[in-house]
Amino acid sequence: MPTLTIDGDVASPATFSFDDLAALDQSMQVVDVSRIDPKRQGDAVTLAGLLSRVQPKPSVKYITLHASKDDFHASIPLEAVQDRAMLIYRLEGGPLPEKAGGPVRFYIPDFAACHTAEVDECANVKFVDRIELTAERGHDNRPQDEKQHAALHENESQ
Ligand SMILES: Nc1nc2c(c(=O)[nH]1)N[C@H]1C(S)=C(S)[C@@H](COP(=O)(O)O)O[C@H]1N2
Ligand SMILES: [Mo]
Repeated sequence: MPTLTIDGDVASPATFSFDDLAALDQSMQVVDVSRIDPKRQGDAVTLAGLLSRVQPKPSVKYITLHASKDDFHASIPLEAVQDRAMLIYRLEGGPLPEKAGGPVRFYIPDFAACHTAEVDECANVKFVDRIELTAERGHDNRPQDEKQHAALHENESQ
């Protein structure tokens, strides 16, 4: 069952199951993300590794993270995250559970250091099932002010 689709302006659109992600080269694997952020658990693959599989066209400037499960979408400049972002997909040998944002969650370590207001904690999209690469900014429905943000978190805890 495909867990993650990567498409848009890429030479080779691809889908990845849990097994496909786990089979990616060792150089693309990040074992135990708690070493990077003690609040996070599990294993990840690097965004750079996944992008090397699909080959974004030179025109690509934006990466859009789509979570169809709860209709949450974030579109951010690729340059700000391409060398550091990862996708957490595994916990204790199995798929990342939903309560941890699985089966796949986007994670930008040290998001405050990205130096662009477009990349914030809200861009750590949970339940990502599609990554789209485009020249222009894609669909983004992250909260735009503190009131919307508070309402989103209110929903999360229900
Ligand atoms: N799919 C999805 N991803 C999401 C959100 C959401 O509502 N849906 N909320 C975002 C916000 S506002 C925050 S602060 C973080 C919270 O992640 P955490 O629950 O793992 O701390 O997830 C982000 N990713
Ligand atoms: Mo948030």
